[in-house]
Amino acid sequence: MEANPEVQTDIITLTRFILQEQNKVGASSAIPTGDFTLLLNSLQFAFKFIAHNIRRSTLVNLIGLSGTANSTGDDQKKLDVIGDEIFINAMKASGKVKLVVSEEQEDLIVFEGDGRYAVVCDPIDGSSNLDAGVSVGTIFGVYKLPEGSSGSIKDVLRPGKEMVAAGYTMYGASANLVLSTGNGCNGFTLDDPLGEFILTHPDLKLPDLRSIYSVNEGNSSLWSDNVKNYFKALKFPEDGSKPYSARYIGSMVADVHRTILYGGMFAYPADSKSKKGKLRLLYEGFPMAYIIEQAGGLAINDNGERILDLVPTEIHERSGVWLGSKGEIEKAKKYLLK
Ligand code: AHM
Ligand code: MG
Repeated sequence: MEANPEVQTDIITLTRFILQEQNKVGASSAIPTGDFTLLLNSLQFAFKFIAHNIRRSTLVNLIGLSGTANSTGDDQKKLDVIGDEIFINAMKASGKVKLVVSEEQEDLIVFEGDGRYAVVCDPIDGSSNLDAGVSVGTIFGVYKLPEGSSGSIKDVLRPGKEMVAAGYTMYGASANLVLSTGNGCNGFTLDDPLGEFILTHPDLKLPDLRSIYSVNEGNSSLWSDNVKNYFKALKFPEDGSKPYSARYIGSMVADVHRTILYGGMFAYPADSKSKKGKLRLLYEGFPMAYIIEQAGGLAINDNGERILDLVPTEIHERSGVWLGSKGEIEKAKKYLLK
């Protein structure tokens, strides 16, 4: 059939994409169950529902603090609480998830039933930006439960490289989902009236080099000398080349999204006040490292170790994070290891 010149009539929705991926996995695995497909379907419902609430938050008084704090003492916004509830309810309703770890919950949540997946998430990352209408996002990672496990903390205290899927949805001018199931990285945009995520950025790849850095430079007096020297070298290049551009939104999802599309590097290093860094390894560092590597980039900690090889010792563990274009992170690593 000839393509219609005015309206693209053969679009790839997330559901169609997931089914295609499922068939690929199915070809190589003994019994394709479709469980993973159903889980991803529940995830996309959570993203749409969260996007809907963020969009109307100013009109229906969902901005501002909820008056509560999460397990690690951060003040919660009303939308942090709503996003968390939406996410947990969607995972429970899928029937395919046994465990959920959320930034907003002190302990892991174990569901009844025989779900075979564990999902880790930050339901609304960057929520300090919400009231200003700046982009925020949901970050998530998925582990498959090992054979014989009935669901315990051990199922998520595993290296990030064992995740079977990871990604984020950025709630900005549109809702953008970036997803990897371990076979490259793809970007989808929510078509609001249609209610579908459409494949708009197939096979995303970061440029290997780009002179953009993204870091909260307000912390620079607290950094180690190695970190200070690295950023100084970007701003005052000794070879007389053009200095790097600074871009920092303060929402990890938005800063990482720009880094994937334009290249460059993003970091949140440990410092003398936050000795282990700010970002959480399990549900922020791992999913972003997974996506970045699948898009051809690198992700390391303050010691230059590959983030996806690290093993968390507790669910809310923090880590320094350096990620982005391969060449830029290799350069950062040289300074970190001096
Ligand atoms: P949150 O999970 O409480 O929203 O905190 C994580 C956010 C990241 O999105 C962002 O990279 C970082 O905190 C910004 O921190 P800062 O305001 O210190 O620059
Ligand atoms: Mg967060």
